[in-house]
Amino acid sequence: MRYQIVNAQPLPDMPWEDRPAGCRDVAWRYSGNPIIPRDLIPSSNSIFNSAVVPFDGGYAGVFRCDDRWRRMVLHRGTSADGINWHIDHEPLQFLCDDPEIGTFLEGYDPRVCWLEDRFYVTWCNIYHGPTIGVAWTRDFDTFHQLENAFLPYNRNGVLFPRRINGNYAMMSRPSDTGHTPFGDMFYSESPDMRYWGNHRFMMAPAGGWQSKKIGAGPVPVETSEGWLLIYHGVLNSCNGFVYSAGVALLDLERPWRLIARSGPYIISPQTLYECVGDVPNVVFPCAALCDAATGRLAVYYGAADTVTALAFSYVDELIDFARDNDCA
Ligand code: BMA
Repeated sequence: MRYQIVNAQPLPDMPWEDRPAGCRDVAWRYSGNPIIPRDLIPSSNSIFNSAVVPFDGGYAGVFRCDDRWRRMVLHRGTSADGINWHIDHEPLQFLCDDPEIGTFLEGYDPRVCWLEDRFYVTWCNIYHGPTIGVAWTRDFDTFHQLENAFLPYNRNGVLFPRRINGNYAMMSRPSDTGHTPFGDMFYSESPDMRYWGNHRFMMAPAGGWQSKKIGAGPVPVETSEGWLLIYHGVLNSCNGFVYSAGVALLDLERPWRLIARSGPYIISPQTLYECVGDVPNVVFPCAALCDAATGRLAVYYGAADTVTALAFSYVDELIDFARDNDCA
């Protein structure tokens, strides 16, 4: 490790495979991909764009399991090894003081963030259009839903794993009611996880794979060099949207300021399970496990809006990749 990872746990037994011989890519795929098939539970049409964290000696997560009505539903899951998952057959239930907020229609694209003393779940929550739902849990059993962070229409709400300037901090991507043909990322702060302000512009689409819209991916990793952020970017091809992933380095105390941003992608849809599915040509990262001692990173991503897959990289190499290929 040339750079220091801050506030991460050691995870020596996390899912990992070395870079295959002959591979020169900065990120490489797990040989057993996809790790979660579309029909793992009886109700599911597809299981993708999901978030996992280390929990209780193993792993736990919140999964997007679109059902066979094609409704977007959140389910809880657990795993001993981070690869083989047990996902509850019943949807995740949230406790909420206000039924108007607690009875949202659909939930999708969750992220899970350990922050101070609990796990926070953020997701895209359909409340008169998409906005950012927020809840917390300590045991992955009882989930307490809070107020939505923002007004509709917004997507890709991703928390930072510590307070910044004394406040909670979240990235998001203001959007529209449909498939949003635009999208910049913004940064917001809250003293209490309820009232959000100090909104700052972070980054706009750039060239090529990230030319149409962008959105934060996994919870960022704090390093001595800055916040390491994996994000998705969209290209509008003559055959529809293509979702790839890239990497950026953000200032530690002013994360809306970009230090570096990769011009090339780190993963783009190239395998059969990424190119063929309910929505072809999508890689959509929502979580990353990180071993602080080695800098190993396991990135969980949805593939073709159908299955869940895993890719690996090193924090060091991603930081160098963002700097060496900077388009900020
Ligand atoms: C976005 C979100 C994602 C999805 C992607 C590609 O707008 O809805 O959940 O993976 O489109 O369909």
